[in-house]
Amino acid sequence: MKSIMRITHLKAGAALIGLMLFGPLHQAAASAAESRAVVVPLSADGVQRLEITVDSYSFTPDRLIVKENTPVELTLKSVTWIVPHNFVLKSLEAGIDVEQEVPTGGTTAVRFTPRRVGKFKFVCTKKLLFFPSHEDQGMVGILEVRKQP
Ligand SMILES: [Cu+2]
Repeated sequence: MKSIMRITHLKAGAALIGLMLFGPLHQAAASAAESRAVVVPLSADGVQRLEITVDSYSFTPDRLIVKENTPVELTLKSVTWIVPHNFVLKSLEAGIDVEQEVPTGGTTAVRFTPRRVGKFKFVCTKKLLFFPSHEDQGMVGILEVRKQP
């Protein structure tokens, strides 16, 4: 009976330590995702431009911040040799309809003008046979459209 008490005690202690460790770690992960967000710089000609590195299986950066009603031009640079990818960003409400192949080792650009404030997901929609989709493997990002100041 005494030993059972001790085990219960140990378990409670471990849970407490877990809580103490997990809390701050969880916050750190969330703020790391926030700090990854990149404000797409505005060029002198009024276009917001940025280069995105397309790899297997990631977009870098994967969190973009742009202003509404201002053209955006993203240059998609593939650094892969075998696996083709694409860049798909569709939102009827925001007036964005982009579906662009990104050939292996190639560079291509997409251009659109977001008409609505919000967060919009972009993905690679490729999927090979029974393997997990590229999106499931990490090829996903967020375009955050903010109001004009
Ligand atoms: Cu892909």
